[in-house]
Amino acid sequence: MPPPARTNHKLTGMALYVGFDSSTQSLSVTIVEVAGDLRRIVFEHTLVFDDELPGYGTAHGVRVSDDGRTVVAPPAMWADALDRTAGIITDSGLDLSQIRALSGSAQQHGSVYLRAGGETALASLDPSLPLAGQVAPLLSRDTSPVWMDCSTGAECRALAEALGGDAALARLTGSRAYERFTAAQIRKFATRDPEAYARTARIHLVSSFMASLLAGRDAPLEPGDASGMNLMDLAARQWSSAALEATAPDLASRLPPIAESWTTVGELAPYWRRRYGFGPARVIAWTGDNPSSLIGLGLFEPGQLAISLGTSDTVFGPIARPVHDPSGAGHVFGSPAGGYMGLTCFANGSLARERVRDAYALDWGGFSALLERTPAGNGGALMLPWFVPEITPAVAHADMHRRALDAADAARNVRAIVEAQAMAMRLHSRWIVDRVGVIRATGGAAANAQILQVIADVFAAEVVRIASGNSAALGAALRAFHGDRFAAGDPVSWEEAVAGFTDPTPQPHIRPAPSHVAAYATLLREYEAFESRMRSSA
Ligand code: ADP
Ligand code: XUL
Repeated sequence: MPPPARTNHKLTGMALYVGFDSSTQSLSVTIVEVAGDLRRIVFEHTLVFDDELPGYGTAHGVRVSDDGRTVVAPPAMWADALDRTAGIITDSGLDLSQIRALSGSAQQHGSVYLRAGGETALASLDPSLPLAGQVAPLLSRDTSPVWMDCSTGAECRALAEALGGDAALARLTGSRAYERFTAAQIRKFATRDPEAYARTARIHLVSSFMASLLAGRDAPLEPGDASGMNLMDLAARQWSSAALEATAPDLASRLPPIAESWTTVGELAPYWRRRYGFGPARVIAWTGDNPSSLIGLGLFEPGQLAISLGTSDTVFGPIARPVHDPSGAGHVFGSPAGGYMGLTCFANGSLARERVRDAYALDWGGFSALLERTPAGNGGALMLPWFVPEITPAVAHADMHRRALDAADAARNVRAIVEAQAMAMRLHSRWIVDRVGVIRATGGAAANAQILQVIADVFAAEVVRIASGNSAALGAALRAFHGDRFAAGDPVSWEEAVAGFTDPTPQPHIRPAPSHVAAYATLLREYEAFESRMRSSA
């Protein structure tokens, strides 16, 4: 889990910057202090939705339909979490008047639907009442489809056909048609519930919705998160009218504008100032969690690579040009720092690991001990860990397979899932960077050194971590700093903005073991063949 809240009370009275991360399972906040060369994290806190807000009836932050394909979450829960976290910041002992700017990141692709009049209502929320009850009536749809949804296959086919095929759509928007991407989700909503679509005046991503709550006005989208919609012309960093028309009627008027990621949305709204005593700090545009982690990990040079082990597993890094994955499985997003990033996403990440852990009644300590006890290469045993439909490679139905692996053997199953995930990451990230010397790891499971060792061995690369447990929230705080300085007419470069925060921690050293690297050179080819055989037989 992310580190517990901690406050350093010996502050020097300089600028504070706040970064939120509204992820699948939790809302985190990281606050940094910047005083010249003195840079430090002064507060971190994570609110887990299922534990702290059980009234919304989520499991792992979402609600899943019986067939497992429709996955939604209530936006009022995210608003509630933001409200409670503001209260927690107030109680932290920090001097709120030192906060210069706030920004955030959010799980990508999810969409929030607001009725007409939402913007005016957001500007005049009653500070004596909780936020969630005031936000719920503004929604034209009380749940949001989120990135885990895979119910829109028909809509994807229609979009691809209307826009000249998947390859053409990938050249235009950075990705072929994806079920979780917002265009397919909007199309499904507009065709299946046209009345509710007609009542919808504004469609936000989770990121721009949360920024709108803070600023009390309609926030723009920025290119990092907007490129996860199949709606943005990647080269122009603006909406593609062809993609909008293929998606739903009158969509252009329902979408916020796209602006650079360092745009000031406005001042913190009166709600937050009166209810909690915050000052008139700047709200900087929010982005997606993966683009935010790119900043929080300090990755600006093509050739660098990060692995995020969160609810989803993702592999990403800056890329010089919008080159596409020849297999069609990856995404090109805009980087919040300008330019592009490549990303490959796996739906069977932490929750799949938890499934194997729970199947053998283990805790993470027991899981890691078994991982350590089993040999690299697992004696040739293989697993395809598709416990839910997989994004990469595209697997439409849950379809878990074992090869030369006894289901009763806890230790080998633990090793098999971790090796499978690491090998899939390696195979499907070659288009971003073929060989890499150092990988930056982040996300909840990056706390697990045994999992990181398998990744190091499979990639034949060193794996490092940064001091912060949450690179997305840290990236948001650093983007708040960067955006604030830009707005104040005293801009800093991205490298300067992240300096002192993104250096790898010296311990632990997770280096590839030569004998393990050799074992995976063989197993990787076998895994690739197994993966392709089972996909074609599905
Ligand atoms: P998200 O940001 O997607 O909500 P996080 O990055 O916070 O998710 O990661 C949460 C996940 O981290 C949990 O679902 C859990 O499976 C995993 N996790 C936490 N601690 C460990 C650990 N020691 N070993 C492996 N996985 C862990
Ligand atoms: C990325 C993706 C996930 C979400 C989860 O394309 O779908 O990583 O951003 O937070």
